[in-house]
Amino acid sequence: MKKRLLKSSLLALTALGLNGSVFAEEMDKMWGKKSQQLIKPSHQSLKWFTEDKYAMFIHWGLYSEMGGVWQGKTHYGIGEWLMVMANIPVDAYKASASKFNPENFDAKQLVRLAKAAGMKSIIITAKHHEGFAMFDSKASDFTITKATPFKRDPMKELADACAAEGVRFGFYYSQNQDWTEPYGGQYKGERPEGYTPKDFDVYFKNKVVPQVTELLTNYGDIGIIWFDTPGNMDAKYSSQLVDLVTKLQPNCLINSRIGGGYGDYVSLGDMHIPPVRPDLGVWETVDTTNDSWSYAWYDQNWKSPKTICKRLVQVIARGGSYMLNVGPKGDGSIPEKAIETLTASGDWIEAHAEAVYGTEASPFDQGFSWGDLTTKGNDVYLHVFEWPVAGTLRLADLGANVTSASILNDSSNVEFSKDGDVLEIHLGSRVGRDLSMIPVVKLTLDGPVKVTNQAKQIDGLTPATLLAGVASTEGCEVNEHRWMEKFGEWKHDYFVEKWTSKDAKATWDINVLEAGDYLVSLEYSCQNDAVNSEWVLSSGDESITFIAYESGYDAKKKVQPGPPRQRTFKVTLGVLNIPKTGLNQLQITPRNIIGEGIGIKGISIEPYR
Ligand code: FHN
Repeated sequence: MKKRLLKSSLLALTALGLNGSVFAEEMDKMWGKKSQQLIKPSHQSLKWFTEDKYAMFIHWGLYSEMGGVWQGKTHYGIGEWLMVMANIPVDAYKASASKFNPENFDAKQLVRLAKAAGMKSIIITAKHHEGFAMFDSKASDFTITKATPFKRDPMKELADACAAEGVRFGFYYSQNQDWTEPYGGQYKGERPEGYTPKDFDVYFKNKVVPQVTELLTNYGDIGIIWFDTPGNMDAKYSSQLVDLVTKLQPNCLINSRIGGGYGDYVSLGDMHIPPVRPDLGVWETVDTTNDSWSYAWYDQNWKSPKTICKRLVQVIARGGSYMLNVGPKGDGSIPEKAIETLTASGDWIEAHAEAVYGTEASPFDQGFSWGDLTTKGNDVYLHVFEWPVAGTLRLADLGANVTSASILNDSSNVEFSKDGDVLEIHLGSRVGRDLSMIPVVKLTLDGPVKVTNQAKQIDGLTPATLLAGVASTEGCEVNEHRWMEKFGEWKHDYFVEKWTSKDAKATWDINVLEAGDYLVSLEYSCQNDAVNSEWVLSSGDESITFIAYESGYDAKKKVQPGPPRQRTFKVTLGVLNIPKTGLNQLQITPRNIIGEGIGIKGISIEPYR
């Protein structure tokens, strides 16, 4: 049986999303084949990186001035890719710099916002794919100091403000793609006569090396240099950059998107919060406050303060760090809603700092429907996203005894009891209590926490979802699908799919804390040829038979703009009795095989009351 661990090495792009989608495939390839593989952590600066947990990412460039509009027409999609989306000629794009005058840029305000948000560092686009240097560079004339009326060097102002406020500072630098540089990767104009791909060397020597040198020489201590989209750039260039950075600033960290398998830590695919702890050493998730990285006037999908905190906790609970982006406008100001949500989420973080900074991951590889965990020494922090209806949480053996339980910032203690190996935390009702948007329960143990059983906990009180990504498979596969949606936001899902025979099976380990009846639902996708296929879900001697319904997707006619896996159905299958507690298994097998069968995203198991 193939046991699946969520390693991001096996990634399948299946999708072209809606708007801006034509670039999704191109962008996916640009992440580079070796950017998401295990890097053995060794750099001394990883200590602060893993303790700090939370950073501000900033996408700011000429595209911010356009805000998604070119010549009066709005191009909906990933804001900083406007030049490509609107097919803007290189000369016209470069000429637009004369209109860029971000007079409302205030480095001190930006740094104060990052601090209020609870972020410990700032990483800003020094040069994005557009090729425009947001700093004073001798290696190019296409810079904010030479080509705009603004003339100031905002990177210098930000570096100074960060140094004054004790915030770490770093640069994003697009080392491969340069759309306005004739020898740069993915140049969007006509290449000079006699051009060959080897001329990338010219671009690299004349622009990348001098500019990276400037960034690491003229702006004080640089915490991170964040490279992006290496694509198929030769690994020798990545290696040269590593040498350069190490020579100029040995304490500076490099992310894995430098390419070629280099880097000090792994940057996952955009907006990817792994549902299961990945085996990738030190890693980060990069995300946005809304959907697009850079400012786009139409993008109003702002994450709420609770969503921001929840995503931060989900990342650090899986062992990662979180970098959240803001896109300042062309005038240098920060969108009001970003200020509001970052400040409010920062208030929560400040009040729960001990459960965030310097913590370790959850001892459980996956989160729970009610929340997630972080740990520090013998303390365990339960971040309660959804207050349990029953007022009680159950946890399987933590490997040590609880000596005290309390809610952070709430004077009342929390009752707890033990039933065999099962810990019960009696939170009571939320009604009438002045609790924060994500209350945190602190458990102190009499020894280090240790969870040996990673089977999904079925606790009789709260719902649980068995994810495709952790299924063991025989005669079927677990694959990751990812696609970009409307404004640059990537979605990532795992599916059990490609069923090859009637004997195939997908199996999940479950740890049943309470025996009894459970209501089982299935989230799946189905192409037309698998409609009416029959399936059996079973645990021990108990089973439920079901059929796959109409999918709405016609693979042959290609009626759907996106890929099949984007369209899933959640159906209630029925009541399943699980008669015994402890380690059990739940299995799905086909009764007949039609096409490749269904794609299973998850099985939800709720107490039947
Ligand atoms: O193409 C870029 C994109 O514009 C943005 O900068 C993101 C941030 O991670 N990186 C690339 C796509 O992954």
